[in-house]
Amino acid sequence: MSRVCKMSKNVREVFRLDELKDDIRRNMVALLGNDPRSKRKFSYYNALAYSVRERLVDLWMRTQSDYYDSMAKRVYYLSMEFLPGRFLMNYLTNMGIVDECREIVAELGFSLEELEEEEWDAGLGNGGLGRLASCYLDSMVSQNIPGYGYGILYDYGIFYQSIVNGNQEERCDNWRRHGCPWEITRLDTLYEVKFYGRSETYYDSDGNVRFRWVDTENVMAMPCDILIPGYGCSHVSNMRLWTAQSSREFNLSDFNRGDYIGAMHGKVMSENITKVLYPNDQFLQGMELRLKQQYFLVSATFQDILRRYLKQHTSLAALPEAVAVQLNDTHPAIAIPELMRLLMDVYGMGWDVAWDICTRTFAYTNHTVLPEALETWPVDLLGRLLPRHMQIIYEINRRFLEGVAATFPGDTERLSRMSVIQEEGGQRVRMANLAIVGSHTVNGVAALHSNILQTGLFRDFHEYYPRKIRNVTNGVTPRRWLMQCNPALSRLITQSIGPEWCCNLEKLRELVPLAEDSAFRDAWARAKLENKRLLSRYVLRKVQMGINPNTLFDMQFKRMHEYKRQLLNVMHVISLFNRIKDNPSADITPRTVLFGGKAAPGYYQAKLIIRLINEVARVVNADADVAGRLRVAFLPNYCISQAEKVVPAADLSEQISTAGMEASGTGNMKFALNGALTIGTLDGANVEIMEEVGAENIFIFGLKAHEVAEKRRSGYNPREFYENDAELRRVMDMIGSGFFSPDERGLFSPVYDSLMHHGDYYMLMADYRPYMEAQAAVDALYLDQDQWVRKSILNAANMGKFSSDRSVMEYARGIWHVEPLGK
Ligand code: RUG
Repeated sequence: MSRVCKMSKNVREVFRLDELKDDIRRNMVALLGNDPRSKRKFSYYNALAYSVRERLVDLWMRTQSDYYDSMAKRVYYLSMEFLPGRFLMNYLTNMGIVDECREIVAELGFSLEELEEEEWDAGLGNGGLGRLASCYLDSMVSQNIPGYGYGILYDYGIFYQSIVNGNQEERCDNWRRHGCPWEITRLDTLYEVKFYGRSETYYDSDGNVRFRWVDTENVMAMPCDILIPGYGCSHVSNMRLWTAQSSREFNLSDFNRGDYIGAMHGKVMSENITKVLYPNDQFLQGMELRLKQQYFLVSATFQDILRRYLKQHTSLAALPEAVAVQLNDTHPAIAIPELMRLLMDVYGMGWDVAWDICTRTFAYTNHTVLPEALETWPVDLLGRLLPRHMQIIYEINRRFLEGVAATFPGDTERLSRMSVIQEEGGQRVRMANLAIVGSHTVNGVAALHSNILQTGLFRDFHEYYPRKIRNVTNGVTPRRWLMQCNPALSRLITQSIGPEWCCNLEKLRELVPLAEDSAFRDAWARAKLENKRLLSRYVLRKVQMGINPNTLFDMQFKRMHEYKRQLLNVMHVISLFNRIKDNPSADITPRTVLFGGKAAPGYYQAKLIIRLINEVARVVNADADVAGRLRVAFLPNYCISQAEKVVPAADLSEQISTAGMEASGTGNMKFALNGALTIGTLDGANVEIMEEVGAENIFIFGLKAHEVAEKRRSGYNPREFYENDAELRRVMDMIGSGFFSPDERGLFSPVYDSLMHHGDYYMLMADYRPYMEAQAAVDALYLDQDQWVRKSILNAANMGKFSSDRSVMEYARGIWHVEPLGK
């Protein structure tokens, strides 16, 4: 913390702020070729971005030589997804120069906020998993932990969602169309990545049998760095994202035969590897291109890791002492056979030594128990694309199963459950099993989730390796998710308890006594209202709809998925609508219910629920009886920059997944940190949020995880709830009969059927009444603003645990075995 304060004192000097205005003008001309007298916001945004970035390069180089000189152990966070959002404000926040920059930009005739709006989000991820990776990079570098993110620079990130006639439509997210000033492309560094071919045996000079991978098709990987400044900027790290380039020899034979177009086709195909992010959240789409992307990331990254390592070491034996690799889900798990291949085939090690190095290098984070998200690859696909890796996987499995068989003699069922190769339904490689076997530590992302891993999904593994599976509860960075996105509240907090909270979130607890101070409560409420006003203006711009900031803002923003149960929220909205219609003079707490989230393009049911939300909104918002008391909107294209507007304005945060299904959630943390009260099930990190904020300050309802499991075992009958609850019956009948789709009566039958005829897998019917009761408690409390604001303060005040600084330190000490530099 002292470093941060020191930096902000002489920030003008460190960042040459006196020269910033001139630099912006200079970059307008020299880099962008624009006339500085022009008033184009986009050009000024770019000129500002370059001028900010160049101030960090020096610090970045210093950080790298610090790491080098101290021979620090480095952490490599391998992830197919990062979701950084916009960079400008994040850089300025972490550099501590937001206010100074605002003044300078004003002198140039702009507001900082309007220039910020010129930046396109870097949407290189689907949701929570990618955003977590970005929070962890911020926390690593802010705490001086030598770490890098490694990923893919997709040309097209997560699709742009628009809503047309109530339906989701996807447009491609050509986010780099106008360039990206944050990228530093390393044109002079290229690694070769191999695919296909075959594995060949040969004898080395000592007469040992060795393997080599030959007749491959090669693609080149070029790195592009994006700087990640730590808070206070004592360190600046980077994420290194790979782009595919065709190899120069590609299809040389076609060129020679004069088949220019054929050769160019090959070039284009090879560059396709990094074209597009797969838009599925928690759903495996077993496409060859996806596996190619995974191996492309892994192969390029390991060449880079080993190159850096070998600059300072002569033998690979000490790799695990110098390098920790965290696998963000199984997506990069092909790294395990890749490192084995490199150690054995390229560096000549024997199996046992190589395996020991490997298993001391890797750790794996599991983010889901949903069966449809667990990756398995057909053996013939993997064997064709990566023949040598397939051989190594077989050998890993053979040796592993030998060990299991020795510990559990005669238990063949266990062997087949634990095998890395799934036999039934065609041979497939189970990537989670491979990741567990090849890692020294496996972690879940919230206490409940990790417990479910130990006792459910990975139970066999937990019995075999009783110390391998553990928990690290997720966290979010307080820099972006409070300081940057919520200046009004941050200012108030800093005025009241000082600035340390942003590097030590536990400090927020000092707000607890202030919850009893009515002047502080008023100031807190004013900050919330200011944020609600800002959001109202945004909603007006975005969907041409006025919303009233004096109503309860009830928010559900997350990926659209049946297990997240946006449908249950809609059912509550319909019930409120019916109550108002039945009794137009009823005393109702006025609410604005806002939704946002993308559905995977092929996920029919999730898209239908988006349509239902929009149709319900149409009916509700047009009804004169309801006016002023209930309003519903779906905000299109939920993304990080939208989250930064939505989160600070929420009164109520909907975290209502079927218990046992949301691994952790991180939106739940962001909303509560910004003073929203949570209505939620005992799922994922909600359980720990309740422990921290107190059961009296959160609205918990519904089945618990073990009850869901028990009901599934013993037989669950959703019809029973329909028959015994008239209000629920009416809601279901309205959905099923076409009340919300008068021109297409059967439109929502699949929604109705999924609950009534197809078993209601996510148990909405069972949780409907408890949810309605919890919502009634919300309504009652909101009428007592003094109590509501008190609880809002207590929520934020008790969120210290959910800083990603804490999560990262748990990884550092307990898994990576690295210490912050300079301590
Ligand atoms: O669904 C999970 C969230 O519960 C979790 O908070 C987040 C970060 O750990 O990861 C999400 N997730 C899981 N995203 N993709 C997966 C499966 O690949």
